[in-house]
Amino acid sequence: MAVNKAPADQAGVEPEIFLALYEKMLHAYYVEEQCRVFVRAGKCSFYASARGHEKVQIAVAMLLQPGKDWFFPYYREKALMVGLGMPLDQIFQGMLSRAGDTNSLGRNMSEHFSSRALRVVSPTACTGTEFLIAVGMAKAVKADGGDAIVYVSGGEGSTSEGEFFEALNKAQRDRLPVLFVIQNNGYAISVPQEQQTHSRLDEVARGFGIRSVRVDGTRFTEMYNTLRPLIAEIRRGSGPLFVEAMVVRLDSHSSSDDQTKYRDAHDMEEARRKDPLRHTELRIREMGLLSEKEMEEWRGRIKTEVETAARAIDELPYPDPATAAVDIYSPDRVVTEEAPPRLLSEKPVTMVEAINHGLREEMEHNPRIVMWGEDIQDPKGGVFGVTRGLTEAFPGRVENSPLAEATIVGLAQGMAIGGYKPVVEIQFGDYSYPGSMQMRNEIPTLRWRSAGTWSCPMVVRVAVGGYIRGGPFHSQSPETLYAHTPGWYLAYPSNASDAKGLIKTACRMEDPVLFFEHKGLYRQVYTKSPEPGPDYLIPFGKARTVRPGEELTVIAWGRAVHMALQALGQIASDGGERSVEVIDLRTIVPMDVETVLESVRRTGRALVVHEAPLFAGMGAEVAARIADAAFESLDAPVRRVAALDCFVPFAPNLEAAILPSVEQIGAAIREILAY
Ligand SMILES: Cc1ncc(C[n+]2csc(CCOP(=O)(O)OP(=O)(O)O)c2C)c(N)n1
Ligand SMILES: [Mg+2]
Repeated sequence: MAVNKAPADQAGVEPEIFLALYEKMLHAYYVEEQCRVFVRAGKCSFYASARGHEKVQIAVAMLLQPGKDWFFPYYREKALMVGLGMPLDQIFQGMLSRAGDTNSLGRNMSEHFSSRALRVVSPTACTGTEFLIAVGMAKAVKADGGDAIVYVSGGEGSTSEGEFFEALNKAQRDRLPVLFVIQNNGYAISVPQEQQTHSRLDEVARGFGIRSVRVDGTRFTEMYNTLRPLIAEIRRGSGPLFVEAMVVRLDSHSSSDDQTKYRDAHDMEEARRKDPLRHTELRIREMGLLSEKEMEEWRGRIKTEVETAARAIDELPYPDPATAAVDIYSPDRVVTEEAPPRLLSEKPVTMVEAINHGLREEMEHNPRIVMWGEDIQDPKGGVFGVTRGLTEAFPGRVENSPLAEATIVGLAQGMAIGGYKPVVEIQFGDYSYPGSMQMRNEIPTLRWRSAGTWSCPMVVRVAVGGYIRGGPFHSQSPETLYAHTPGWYLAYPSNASDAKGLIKTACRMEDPVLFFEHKGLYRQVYTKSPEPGPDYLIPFGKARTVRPGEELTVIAWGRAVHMALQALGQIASDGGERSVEVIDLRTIVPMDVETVLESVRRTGRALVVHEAPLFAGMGAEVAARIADAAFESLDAPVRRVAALDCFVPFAPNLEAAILPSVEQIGAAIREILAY
């Protein structure tokens, strides 16, 4: 690279840095130009130009340390990737979704870059979800005592999302090394910023107590000189930094948008006046760093380099369709065999004790298990007391979270990516929904969308279930919602021994696990069992035959298992002992269909019982599997007993009217047996 011997500009930026910036900006420019060609040719269906944002993206890349610092980008950051040194073929593979694509093997959208070498964590298209995950990663960095910085970015529109505020709150609360960079181009698709908010973003951040600056992201020297010492401070442990970079969006929002429909000519002319690339060329001319001829040579050289890389990738086929559903789960199930429990003693323990002891043993076994949730810290130890004593036993590893479920699960994802094993608590399943974006779109898609590059093994313990007079918002059974989301494992124990064996396995698995704890079972005498020892691990996907039988198979999980047993007890005491098999699924995902089918093929009759509403409940799935694979063995229709399609009311008689009863189960059993 020819570097003319010119002095540093007045503000003290070395010519080498200016030329490095120019080199990167030209690469970013020709990548954008090439992508436009691909869009016009119908080869790329999602394209979000970073033109107008490139200077801040490259400046930040120059100030951070690729390979050491962590990056949680959003979908408009091709120039960041160029700045970090992502090879051109990786960029084009991502843009064209071609075979060998290291970003996602064609699963994630174009513009969503991922690289383990560069510590760029695969993003989703969801606006604002990235902030909490980055904060979780910063928690891991800080816990490890490292001095890496976690970069996270978004557009100004995404700062209207609640998770943005949660992230600022937690980053500052824990003084975490997060660099927030909001690229304010004035528009969220067509919506101008004044329709989003009355506030200035840098002031919002300041309101949380965060060090906050607003910079002109289209001009280099001032931005670079302002950010350099501040970024160095984050590295020294000063806590988060918030940067609002004022940029321009020179192109339409994306390839599906036409900004001429909502921006007037004057507005677009103003944006073009701030074109960062044109301005850098002016400065290079002014500073005499390159001659006109040299600049022409640079453009030609880089254009050829970019086009050659693009052409080579364009010749590749799409990924093999046989790979489309790979990487939903780790191929390593970790625990596959169940040995009979070696009991600690014959003294029975409750489910809450069993879970508590299981967690305690796993924390001893794995020092990277960390916990948080609402009220879980001692002395309270959780509203149900499940984590009681763990704070004192494991100092610094169990803490109260903010009252914010997206924070609870979003941080867990980030810290899990950072190599920790968060085992977090959602106080009531009814309140898991603020975490829905994380639980539906982020956590379970990570391994798959990054083609196995990233994963977030973590456990979310969720208190669920009714019959506790808790009303509509403390009684829900949301297993169906989560079972319909590939990427999660879902356990739902019905007794102390299973609860211990399953929570211990959950803590060792390589994937995200939802662990449902029926709060009505925590301290019930009928869920007590002698406590298995520390080596008791139950593999997921292995149902338990609670009692054997030959005339009918009842399939249940959670509290419904006990209701079925009670119903059979009543039938027996009415003088009609029947040979009914009861199967406790124990894990909803994976579902042990084999055990169910083997049983139904013997008994010829099946009843599914669950506490969640009937319509589209898990019972429908079990019944469909039986109808599909055991139809010829059936002697009666497959029946279901479940809640009415209603929320759980508060008054005791109304609650009883909605949730399934032992009597209903008994009646269904009698009816099927008589069919
Ligand atoms: C949760 C969510 N809601 C809506 C969208 C659709 N969407 C994609 S980008 C966008 C505007 C984002 O604007 P901004 O954050 O300012 O970023 P910019 O595109 O301007 O860089 C919207 C509404 C989305 N991707 N995610
Ligand atoms: Mg915007």
